[in-house]
Amino acid sequence: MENIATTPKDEQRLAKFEEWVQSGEAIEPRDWMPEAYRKHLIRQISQHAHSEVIGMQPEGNWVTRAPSLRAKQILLAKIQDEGGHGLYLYSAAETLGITRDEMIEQLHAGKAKYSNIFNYPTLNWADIGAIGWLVDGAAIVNQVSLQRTSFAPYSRAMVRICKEESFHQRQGYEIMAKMMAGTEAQREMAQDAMNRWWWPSLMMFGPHDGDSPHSADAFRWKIKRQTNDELRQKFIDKTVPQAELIGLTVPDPDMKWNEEKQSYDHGRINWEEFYRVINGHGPCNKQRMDHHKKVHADGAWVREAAEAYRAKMK
Ligand code: BYC
Repeated sequence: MENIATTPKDEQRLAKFEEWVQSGEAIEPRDWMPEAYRKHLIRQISQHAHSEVIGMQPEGNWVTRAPSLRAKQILLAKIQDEGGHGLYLYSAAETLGITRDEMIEQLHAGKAKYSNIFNYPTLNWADIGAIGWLVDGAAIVNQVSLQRTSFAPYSRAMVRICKEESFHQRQGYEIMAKMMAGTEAQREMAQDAMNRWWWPSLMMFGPHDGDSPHSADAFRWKIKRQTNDELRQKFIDKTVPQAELIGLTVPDPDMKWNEEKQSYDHGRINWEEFYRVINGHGPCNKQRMDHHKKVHADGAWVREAAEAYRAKMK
């Protein structure tokens, strides 16, 4: 961790800050905070916001091909929700003294990351089910834990987001359950989607605890309340029985119930693939980023018009 206290006054403030955080109190934007805590949060919250917004793309791919009006309405509402989540999170990050423009610039320059999971293609309708069920399901496990994060605006955003995510998870599971109760071809599509999304979903929780460079600070400052591995295990234990209930096979030959631990053991995660994807070389990274840049440029006139309106109303 970088040395954050430089003057006696800083040291005093830092001690007070640490005491406050340890006692379980929340930090508000106007409270004094060490620079490293501020930077840590900007990194994590902005990446979280980018994930929500980039995550609209793989789902957007299916709006015009949704199999019914009902399915289309639900999908549109879900995608809009994700955009809204991005906005809460960008606003939470802005309270730390960074502008949305700066965050977008960092994303476009490849300096800010977004979730690994959105760099995979959505090839068939079951992928929309798998995203809702597995991806939103993984996100909820992570985000329920983040509801108790020490930075209050992030925590408040999480409370609101979790309410919507549980609806997303259920609609995804409904798609999968319906397809598994359908024709042979539909069952094959659902299993194929499960095979492709399972492992990247496990990667969403980040590297194993011993390989997670940010975890020590995150725990010290109560930004994270549970480790990457603890949350991943929680997701697995919750999801495997759901898969079995509708007849899906988890694509992990080493997955087995561990009676002693009362949880599932799982096979090795392909971390080489994870690092390749988060460093820009997944199947859809270029496509996702090109699309974001184009849409951002196309929308410049909206931002300019809003700015002109604001100036006129002053
Ligand atoms: N993907 O030290 P670590 C949604 C990076 S969207 C990419 O463990 P940390 C939805 C990490 O950033 C909601 N990168 O980091 C939307 C770091 O690199 P940098 C998505 C990852 O921060 C639309 C390095 O690996 N949820 O629900 O302590 C449709 C070392 O990691 C990932 C969030 O964004 C990853 N999966 O812990 C449907 C959750 N994992 O920054 C659904 C918010 C790790 O040094 N974020 N890296 O370059 C978090 O909770 C934490 O940041 C993480 C990682 C658990 C992801």
